[in-house]
Amino acid sequence: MRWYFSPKHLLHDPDREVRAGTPTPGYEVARRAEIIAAELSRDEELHRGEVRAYDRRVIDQVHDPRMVDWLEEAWAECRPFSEHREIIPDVYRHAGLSVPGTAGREPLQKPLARLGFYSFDSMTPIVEGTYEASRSAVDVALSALEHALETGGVAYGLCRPPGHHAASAMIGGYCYFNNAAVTAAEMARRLGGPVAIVDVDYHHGNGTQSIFYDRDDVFYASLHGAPARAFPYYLGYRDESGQGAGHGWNHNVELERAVADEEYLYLLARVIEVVHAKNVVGVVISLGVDTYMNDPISDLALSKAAYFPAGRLFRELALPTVVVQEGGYDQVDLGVNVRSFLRGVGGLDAAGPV
Ligand code: SP5
Ligand code: ZN
Repeated sequence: MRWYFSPKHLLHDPDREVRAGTPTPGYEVARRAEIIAAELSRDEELHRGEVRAYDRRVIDQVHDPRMVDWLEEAWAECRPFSEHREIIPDVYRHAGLSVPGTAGREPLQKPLARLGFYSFDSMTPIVEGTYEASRSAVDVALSALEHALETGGVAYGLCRPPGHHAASAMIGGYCYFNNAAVTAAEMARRLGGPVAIVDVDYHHGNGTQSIFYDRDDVFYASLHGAPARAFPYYLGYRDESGQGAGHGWNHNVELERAVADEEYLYLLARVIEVVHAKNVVGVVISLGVDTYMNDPISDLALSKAAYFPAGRLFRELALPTVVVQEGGYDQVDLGVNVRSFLRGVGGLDAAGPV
């Protein structure tokens, strides 16, 4: 199996995020990707492929081009207003700040208002290199897609920053461009049939859900901490099943606190059966390993032993598959958990060469 990784992720390097009103060191740090890359490099059965640069038009298929334009300029226009290496919004576009017909108005003259217009939380800062790093994460995912389509097999994009909380015109949850959504939309277009995104990150991929909510070319299925207690709180309930042409094309599984290996694998197998029944022709996996028992921001209880069988369950589908990296914040076992999952989905044996 091939994996793809760009050192340009290092350009996204905020010093802090704001949680509960307090600036704190961020969880989504550059070291995460370096840890995963180091672990995969040690595995002789995983081969690193070359990342190529893709045209912005692929991103514009799922993101509002106005947001893409804004993100490109965001640091430059906000820089005069920040005393730090990053900028974080203070006023947000809440749904209550609109009447019918006004929700799309963008404040053109105030950089900080534009920042709040496109953001939904204070944990997703913008630094000088955020745009370039985010573009590189999309390039990584699309390079993996290219390989999966050529071979009909599995490829992995070590994306950073992650993507599944980013919607068409909204950043948040450490995410700027939705790598999985861009990849799935392009995969469906190239294959000429519907594809699925299966999101196994601890958090609900609200951005991915929103992008495809009324579409029947991409089926979105997610298992995640129940939104009643878990970020992003306002989306991810089991009764969100899609609308219009997309009705029945969204599937949320809410997990209670402390769900462990056996129950998780049972529920994931059921989700994969649902995907199978949709007759899709390709799969994108949003892989977060923040389901791990030692993850510092999550409350599930998966052990290291869960990730290989979790990956292997996807082999039942026998479809072109792109795995993209989302979250996972325990720096001790982040690399081994990702590697175990990849060996499972890639059809390699559990142990593997060191
Ligand atoms: C891609 C991804 O995994 N994004 C996750 C964004 C989560 N941000 C919310 C973090 C909330 C932290 N709560 C801290 C609890 C510490 N016990
Ligand atoms: Zn997550």
